[in-house]
Amino acid sequence: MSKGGRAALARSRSIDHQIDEDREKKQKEVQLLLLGGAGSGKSTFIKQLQLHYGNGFPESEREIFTEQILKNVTEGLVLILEQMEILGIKFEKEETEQHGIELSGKHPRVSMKMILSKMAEDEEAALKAQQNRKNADLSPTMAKLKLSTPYLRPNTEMILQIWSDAGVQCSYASRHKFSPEKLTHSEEYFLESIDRITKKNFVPTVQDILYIRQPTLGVMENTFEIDNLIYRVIDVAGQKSLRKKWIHFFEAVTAVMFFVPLSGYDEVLEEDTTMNCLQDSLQAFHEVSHNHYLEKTDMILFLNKKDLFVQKVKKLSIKTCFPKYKGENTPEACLKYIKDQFIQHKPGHKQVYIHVSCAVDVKMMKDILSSVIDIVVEINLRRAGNL
Ligand SMILES: Nc1nc2c(ncn2[C@@H]2O[C@H](COP(=O)(O)OP(=O)(O)O)[C@@H](O)[C@H]2O)c(=O)[nH]1
Ligand SMILES: [Mg+2]
Repeated sequence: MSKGGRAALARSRSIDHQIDEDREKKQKEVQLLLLGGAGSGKSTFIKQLQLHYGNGFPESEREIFTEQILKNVTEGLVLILEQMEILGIKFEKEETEQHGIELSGKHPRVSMKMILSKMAEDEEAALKAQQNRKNADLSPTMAKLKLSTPYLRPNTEMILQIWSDAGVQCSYASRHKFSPEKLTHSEEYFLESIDRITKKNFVPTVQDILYIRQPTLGVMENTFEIDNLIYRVIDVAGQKSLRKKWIHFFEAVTAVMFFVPLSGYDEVLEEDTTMNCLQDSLQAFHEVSHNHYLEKTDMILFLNKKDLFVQKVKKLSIKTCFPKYKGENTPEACLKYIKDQFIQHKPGHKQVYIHVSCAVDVKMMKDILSSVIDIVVEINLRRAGNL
């Protein structure tokens, strides 16, 4: 063979080798893109991955979640009290009304709003301290926020009394009418635990961590290694204004996981109060599943917040969202109808795997994650075969 021929052969071998390496790398790494409206359960899903396939949440690392829990509960209480006034709901007892007035901000020592602004000040100071230290020695204890426990602890008795007042409960039950801010079920969970979470040595439990509400604003990427396969899980913010960014992630993705808050059938979006949450989910699902970049990409649909949905359906028909619904008001019948709505909104040829989930339920999610992983492995093998 001539010198030139040998060089061409070597070049071709090197290209083949590169292709093999790329293929191998692709086979060993999957990209999962989590989509869905704000509050649909994407971040909670990642926490479940962390719990079952990451390093879990060792007790020594759980303290960093405390401040967010205290913030959730304080914001929740402020909102409930504010909305009581707006909606004209009266306190059941005079004594609680007094506590309500104090906590609503008219009393400087115990004002919840002052506590919130203190929390914000502390957060800013901690961030500044972190920036000033540049990257040196950012050990979790040094970088952690100052806890607001001392502000809240003296008020726990009052908060408990307020929370048990029938008027406050009535206000909480009307939370779907709160506008524009929303309350989730998590505030109820934390308010009921106020005594425990404001104790000096409180360490959040895994369940507490799963219930935290902390909106994701940027793009979060988490990596997990499961059975020799690297899972790159990308969580993109779900607010309407940020959805334009979703498309940037479409090309390289192995599977899209789309989250739907089932219990949102009587709720409106925080960012657009004219839009029903579940209708918005259907519309976004339609757009994503028809996007030409995702033509050959399988989707896994999570009909999430099943627990809240089952409770709600007993009291309120899904007709609020689907006026044409004529079926029974049982969770099973309503769920089937909603599932069918989503199936009708996907292109006929598209493979969509469906899971009905409760992302805060550790046991249920263990089984669901295991079957999701089986599906992803199967998708990955199929895609590798087509490379
Ligand atoms: N009860 C209940 N709460 C849930 C469920 N999934 C998520 N949440 C809560 O809903 C809130 C929003 O969830 P998150 O995962 O942050 O939504 P994201 O905006 O899509 O990332 C958090 O407080 C979660 O604890 C669920 O299935 N049931
Ligand atoms: Mg999130």
